[in-house]
Amino acid sequence: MSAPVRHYVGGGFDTSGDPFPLVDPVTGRTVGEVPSAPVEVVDRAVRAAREALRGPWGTWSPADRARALHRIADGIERRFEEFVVAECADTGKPRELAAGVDIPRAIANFRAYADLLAGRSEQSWHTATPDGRGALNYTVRKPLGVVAVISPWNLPLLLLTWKVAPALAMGNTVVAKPSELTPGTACLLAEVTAEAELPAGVFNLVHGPGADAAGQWLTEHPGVDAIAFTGESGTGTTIMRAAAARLAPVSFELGGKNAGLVFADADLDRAVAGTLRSAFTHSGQVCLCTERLYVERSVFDAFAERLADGTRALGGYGPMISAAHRDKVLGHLAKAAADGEVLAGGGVPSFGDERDGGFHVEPTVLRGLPEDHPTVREEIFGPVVHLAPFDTEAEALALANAGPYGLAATVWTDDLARAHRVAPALEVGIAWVNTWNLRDLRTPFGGVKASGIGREGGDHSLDFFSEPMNVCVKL
Ligand code: NAD
Ligand code: 6OD
Repeated sequence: MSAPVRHYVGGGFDTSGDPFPLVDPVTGRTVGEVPSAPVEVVDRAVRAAREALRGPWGTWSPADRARALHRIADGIERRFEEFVVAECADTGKPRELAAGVDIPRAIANFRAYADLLAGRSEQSWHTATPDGRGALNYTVRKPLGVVAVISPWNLPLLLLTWKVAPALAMGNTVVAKPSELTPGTACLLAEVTAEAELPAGVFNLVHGPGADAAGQWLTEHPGVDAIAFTGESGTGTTIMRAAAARLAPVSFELGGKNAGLVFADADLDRAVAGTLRSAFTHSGQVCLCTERLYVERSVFDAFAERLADGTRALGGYGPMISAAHRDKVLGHLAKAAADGEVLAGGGVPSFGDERDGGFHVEPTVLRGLPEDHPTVREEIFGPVVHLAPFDTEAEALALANAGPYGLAATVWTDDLARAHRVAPALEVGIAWVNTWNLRDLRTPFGGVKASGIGREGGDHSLDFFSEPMNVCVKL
């Protein structure tokens, strides 16, 4: 059984609320339970966060807060192995992903915002006045107050800390609600914030589902000053409605249906290897994964064959997060098999061991579906990529830019001029050329259209989590 899942409110741990089962996606077995926070616990967490703003935390300087963020990073580093085990237990992802990406990125999130905070300056202006003495204007950045952070199940600790770190950096207090499917690493994080001597109530954690439960109660709570959310676009709409009622600011990282473009002049070895990563990392359960790949017609067949060969050779992949999500992905595959062609995968693997009870889906390559097919239009969030040919650069761009989403895209080309022409013309927040998911935490991260509102990363996050105020001093 996994470690007990506990809320963390006002510096104390608590297991109140009706429990629901926690299921291991690798085997399908129940391995623990998660207490669903009653409205009273959510309310207590928000009040504890409000109270903490008025306590010692409110007097900490940016340097004090930067040191606290580094202490949290140190704490995760000290307990690295526990975090890796919890991340794998939460998600079923392979150990090398948890140990190589998720946990190091959580540490990097705290260090990056600590360092950015230390180097941050504010603006000032000297204003002329008729008496010739002038006035000095300067801006002061204040915390927003109590911030709700709501995160999904795919990269549970990475995405939670991506918002918690800048929120704390700017002096806010936080009530976090991780996905009900993946509560483990967030519990460890709560322990680490206590070890790092954050004052009680600065970081709070409540567990439970979203609708008619902790997530909804948190977003509707009048004591929550801002909401930072990552998850499905439809959930974003619901949360925005709740925030609109009291005009609370939101930062949204939402769904996607990311395109890749492979031009005939690309290094095809690199494009195939890159697409195997961009389509199948974490079994396609990364919001940045490529689900639609458009390949220039002259290399289409060769590329498709090599990608299908590479896909069949993939091993050691993890499961879908839940039976419901597995069934959604398999529903898409059934429709795709009926209406198009399956080049690789397409089914459920058989391992001959306890993993057969889990939620695995084979990495799958499809072709031949029309652009308006649900499998090509809707976000699948699984190990599925559809290939289609194009003839001209203009057609490639039109195909990539179609649809309601606009999170990320990847361009594979060895033509420098084309790279600089095509990448900025993509209707997305993030475009990669000859790589995928290469990150610099100072750069803007987010989506356009139904893929998000606002940008996170670097100063964008520090700006979102603070309110600028102008002071004008007559000299
Ligand atoms: P989800 O929207 O179902 O849930 C996300 C979080 O919101 C969970 O904690 C959930 O409990 C909570 N929630 C659900 N309904 C709620 C409600 N009515 N009120 C308040 N909270 C509510 O998303 P998911 O299935 O956990 O995650 C997968 C989705 O997240 C995909 O669409 C994926 O593209 C998206 N995603 C986007 C990014 C990004 O950076 N753009 C990153 C990761 C995941
Ligand atoms: O790298 C990041 O900062 C980030 N937010 C990644 C999101 C991945 C989505 O699943």
